[in-house]
Amino acid sequence: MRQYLDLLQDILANGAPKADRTGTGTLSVFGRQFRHDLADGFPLLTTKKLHLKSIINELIWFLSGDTNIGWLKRNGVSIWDEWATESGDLGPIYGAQWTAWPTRDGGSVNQIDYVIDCLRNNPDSRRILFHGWNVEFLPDEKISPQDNVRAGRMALPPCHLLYQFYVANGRLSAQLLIRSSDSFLGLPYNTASVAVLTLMLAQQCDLEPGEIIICTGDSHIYSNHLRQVREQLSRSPGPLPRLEILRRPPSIYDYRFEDFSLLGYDPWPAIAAPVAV
Ligand code: UFP
Repeated sequence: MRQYLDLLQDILANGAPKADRTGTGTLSVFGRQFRHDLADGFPLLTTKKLHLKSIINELIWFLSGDTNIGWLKRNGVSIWDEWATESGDLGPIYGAQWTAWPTRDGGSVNQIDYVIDCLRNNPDSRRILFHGWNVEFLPDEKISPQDNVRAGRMALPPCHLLYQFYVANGRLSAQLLIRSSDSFLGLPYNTASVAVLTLMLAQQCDLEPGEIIICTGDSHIYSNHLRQVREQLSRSPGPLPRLEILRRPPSIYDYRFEDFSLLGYDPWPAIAAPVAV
């Protein structure tokens, strides 16, 4: 994951100081891309330890269409807690838009089913994508996440929004657009997550995993992550782990955390950093 470390270096060297919604302050560059071939290993950072359980369980939760933190909490994931109402709701965030994008007639579209159908039956299509940015439900920045949820809107607008897929020579590749990338905390999660999703889709559609390509819009480092970023850049990356899927579940909606086995992950220790809310 040399390219991820190069991006951190790029932001440190070229980032403009920018104020941001959270009041923390960032160094930021705009429009970057990196790619990783899944044949070279699973893209989980080795220069700091990441919690793969949160990444996989969050993805399973998105795919289930659930937007309440109850299931996540029962499965040891707390990354969404700050944004939820007392009843645990987050409004129509990722899972709702991915699997039940509302339509005019009161119905809904499952965009994941659409992607699977394309990958199986029309893999040369240039329209194999799903999108989280449903403008009708975006939050109003002037009120709290919880008040947005009470008004039927999302607690947070999607950061990882547009997932596009591509098949050539029997290999499935994915390109993800992240409009706003907390490059120290969020980006390593988002990278591993799209890699897991690509492995699942490849398995379900009888394809080999290809490349993942990550495109970031506002690519920033928070001012209170600079020390942690320098610490991370002082570490040399080790060999990438492998992620094996132990069975073939009947559908994309039937994966469980226990279906995954991470092999050969020997990272440097975790580096703690505050999340900007
Ligand atoms: N963020 C990510 N990845 C995610 C996620 C959030 O990097 O998956 F949910 C970060 C980006 C930004 C903040 O620092 O969270 C969202 O703030 P804003 O909506 O103002 O861009």
